[in-house]
Amino acid sequence: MRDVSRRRFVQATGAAVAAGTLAGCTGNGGGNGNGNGNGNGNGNGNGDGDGAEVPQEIDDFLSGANLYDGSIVDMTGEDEVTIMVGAGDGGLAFDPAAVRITSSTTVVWEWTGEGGSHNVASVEDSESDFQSEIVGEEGHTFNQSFDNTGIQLYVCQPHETQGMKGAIEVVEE
Ligand SMILES: [Cu+2]
Repeated sequence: MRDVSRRRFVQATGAAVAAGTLAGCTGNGGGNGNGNGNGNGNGNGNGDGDGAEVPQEIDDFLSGANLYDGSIVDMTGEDEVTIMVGAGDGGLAFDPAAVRITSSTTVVWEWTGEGGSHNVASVEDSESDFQSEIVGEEGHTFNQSFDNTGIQLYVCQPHETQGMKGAIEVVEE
């Protein structure tokens, strides 16, 4: 198989005929190039589909946060969205960690019952102030609606240092 592809390559590009090893290397390089190209293409496609990139402020804040993979989940246009509290393997994550919503959307945080007692508390740099009680029971909920556009940053205070952080980008309707 390898010989065949190399031969094809050499025939196709007269310039690289000089060294068989060089042609082999170039052939491998071409393969890698294709892989990278596909990866980038998919990444860009997803970003465009979601409408925008993750705001830098959110990306910085969520650096190292549990379940944050560098993307933001588009939940715009919904009356109500749900974010799980106590998600992930250890129950120390918000899921999704980053969401984009429309102003006037109500966010409902719902406790899974995993990972001990949690709360939802905005941090100083957040556009709005909000804070729930610290509870552990499954099914507990905390609601907050956001009328102003902007970036909402919050943590679970008992687990902030363990990466339990979340962010919401509120955009215009
Ligand atoms: Cu917590």
